[in-house]
Amino acid sequence: MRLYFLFSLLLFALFLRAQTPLPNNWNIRFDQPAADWNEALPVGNGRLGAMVFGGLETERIQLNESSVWTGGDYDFVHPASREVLPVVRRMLFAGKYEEARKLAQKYMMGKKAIRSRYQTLGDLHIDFGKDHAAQISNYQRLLNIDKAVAAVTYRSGKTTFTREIFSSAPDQALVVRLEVSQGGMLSAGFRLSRPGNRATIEVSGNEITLSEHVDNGNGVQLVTRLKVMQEGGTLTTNDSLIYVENAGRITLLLTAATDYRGEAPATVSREQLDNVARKTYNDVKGNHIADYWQYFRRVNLNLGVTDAMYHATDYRIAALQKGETDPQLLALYYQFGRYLLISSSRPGGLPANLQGIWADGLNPPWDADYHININIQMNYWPSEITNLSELHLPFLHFLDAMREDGRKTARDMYGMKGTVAHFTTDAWHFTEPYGETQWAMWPMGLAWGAQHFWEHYLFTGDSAYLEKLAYPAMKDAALFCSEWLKENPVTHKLVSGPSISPENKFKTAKGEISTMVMGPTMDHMIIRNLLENTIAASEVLQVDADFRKKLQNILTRLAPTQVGSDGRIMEWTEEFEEPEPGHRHISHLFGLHPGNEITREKHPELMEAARKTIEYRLAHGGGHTGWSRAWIINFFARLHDGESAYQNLLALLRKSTLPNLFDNHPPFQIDGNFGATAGITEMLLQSHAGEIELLPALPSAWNTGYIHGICARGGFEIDLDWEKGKLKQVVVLSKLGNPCPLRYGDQTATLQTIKGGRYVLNGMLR
Ligand code: FUC
Repeated sequence: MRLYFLFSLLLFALFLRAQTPLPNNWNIRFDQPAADWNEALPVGNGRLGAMVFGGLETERIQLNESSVWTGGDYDFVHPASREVLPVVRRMLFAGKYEEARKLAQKYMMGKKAIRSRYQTLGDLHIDFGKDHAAQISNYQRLLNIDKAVAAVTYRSGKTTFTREIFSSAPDQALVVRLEVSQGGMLSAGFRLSRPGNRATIEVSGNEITLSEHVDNGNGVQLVTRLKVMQEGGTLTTNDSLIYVENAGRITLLLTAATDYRGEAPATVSREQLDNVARKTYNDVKGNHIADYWQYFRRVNLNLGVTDAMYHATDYRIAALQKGETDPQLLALYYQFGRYLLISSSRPGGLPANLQGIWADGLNPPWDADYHININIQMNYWPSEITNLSELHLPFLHFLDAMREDGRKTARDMYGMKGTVAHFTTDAWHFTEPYGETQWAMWPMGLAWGAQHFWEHYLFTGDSAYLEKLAYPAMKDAALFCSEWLKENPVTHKLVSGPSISPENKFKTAKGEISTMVMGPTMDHMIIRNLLENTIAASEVLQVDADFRKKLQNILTRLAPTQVGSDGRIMEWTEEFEEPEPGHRHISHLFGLHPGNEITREKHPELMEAARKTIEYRLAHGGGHTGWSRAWIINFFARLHDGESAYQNLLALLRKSTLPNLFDNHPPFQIDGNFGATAGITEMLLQSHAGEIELLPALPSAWNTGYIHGICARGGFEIDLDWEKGKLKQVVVLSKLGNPCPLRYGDQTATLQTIKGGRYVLNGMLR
């Protein structure tokens, strides 16, 4: 059908994008101090993070630095693995699942003797004294995610007390300012501590230094420095604290560094502290906000506002749980996902881990590591589509850094070329499997990761990046897969194995519960995606014609996605009984999202099978972890089912969201925040199927609204406005000058663009 909305096409001058005013409320707000960590408010500059509790007697600011890791770099491939591999494969082909699993458990799982963990940096305590908490009124604690500043305010008598806390990327420092209104006085003690009480604390002048070689020497060395600068009043110290009496204003500067990258943390933290201390507070704050805005203000979302937005956030979540509508809370939640990525993932740094950068204590859940069988990939789903492409880079460089260890693992564990990683890794980039085969015997970590390399290229069109970083990594992963696939002796199709469908179990005809097979569906979907992308990249770069042919040949022989007798996508090659039919992973829908195998154009028959697959999982209690629910939002968006996507978004907020809007696994795990932000974007714009689809899954609840500044493959930035459920205006900024294939419902048209051109389409939209 012709596209009607092209008749009033206007071409504007380059980069004339007006800044839309923010009609929303971007505060996460509480009327009381945090009762626990899940109520504290996160700030971060990608590396240095803090959780603000807002206490009255004592303010606790829990600190993190992204490289505070125990453990180290070492290899632990099981030496017998290569030898047992063919035996395990034969057993699996013969249906001896448990026998094979036991053998792999014993001879293929490495012994990871040294535990590696991400840990807290420690705590900054500000002691105001017992009396301070009495007679307080008008208390408010908030995080403004438009400015990335947390604040606490309250009154005591006639005096207003204010605290501001932010983590500056340009100055690599955490900044806290304490102020009182005219005529008031501030008295407080300042301390640093780290759990375990092994840190060395030194006080000198107006500075406190905390140093520790973490985990008794089995990890990084860290140094944290705090500088206390008061205006007025007096400063006294003892061995471990600084006390300020009767000041008008106090500014705290905190820096921290580790030797993770071989630098001397004492020197680095010193330089950072001296640098920021030379500047005025207003300059540091102004630079922080300007730096933050270059990312945050690229996107604006309005789903409608109601009076609910004037309530505290915990109240709003409780009201939503009772069934009230609060579209602005969903917009806040969306932007909070972007806030968290900007605050936990900056170029040159480590990628966001299972908790971003925010983790309390010495022993966080799952070691707050880098699980690569869904979780860290999900962290980066919003990066390109929500206009934070540069923030994808930490993950891409991290994957690249894993390749070397992955090549050793491929060689020593399987006797194969290329690079491989299993279900999880850490700051030291290990790639070997360890622990239970149920989650560990899955060699697709880097193959999935490679999708991110290609996606970054599709959004940026950066061919130098493709040549230098992306293609070599994709090729390395594809090379491993080309060696890894094995012909099934009965079907003669190529299958992946021994492997699992992350982290699910099945029941065999003999009644055994087992995990490993030759040919879990997800592996083939990942490999198909990887091979197709690698072929496309090699064509763009005009390299490796022979290797390309080899991959093309493999694609023709790779086991296809199958639909079972009940109409669902099959998770394994056999129709096993499922002991946990509501399992949190829905791995066999990788082809629907984040892949692009299951689309209306390519495989309409699989769209219906995918829907049945999700519905079956949900009918059996699926979606019970936050990240699983977030994935389901993306699935329904890809199925063009806005109502179901919306219901699952509500379920995420109602059942799997903590008071501070952190995603709840339980416990806190950040992937669901990122997954949901990606999911909301997918409801409004999709570009994975060769065209740019506008409002593909708009729910009726979002009757009128807009989203500005989101991105599509091919190098486009898009503003969408809709009214009464119908598209009203589209603005396309073409960053690369590619043709722009648009779809709205069944209308399609391709816009010819020039690089830097901005196109406003506001004609008859139906
Ligand atoms: C995966 C999931 C778990 C958890 C862990 C960190 O293995 O199966 O639910 O999210 O990662």
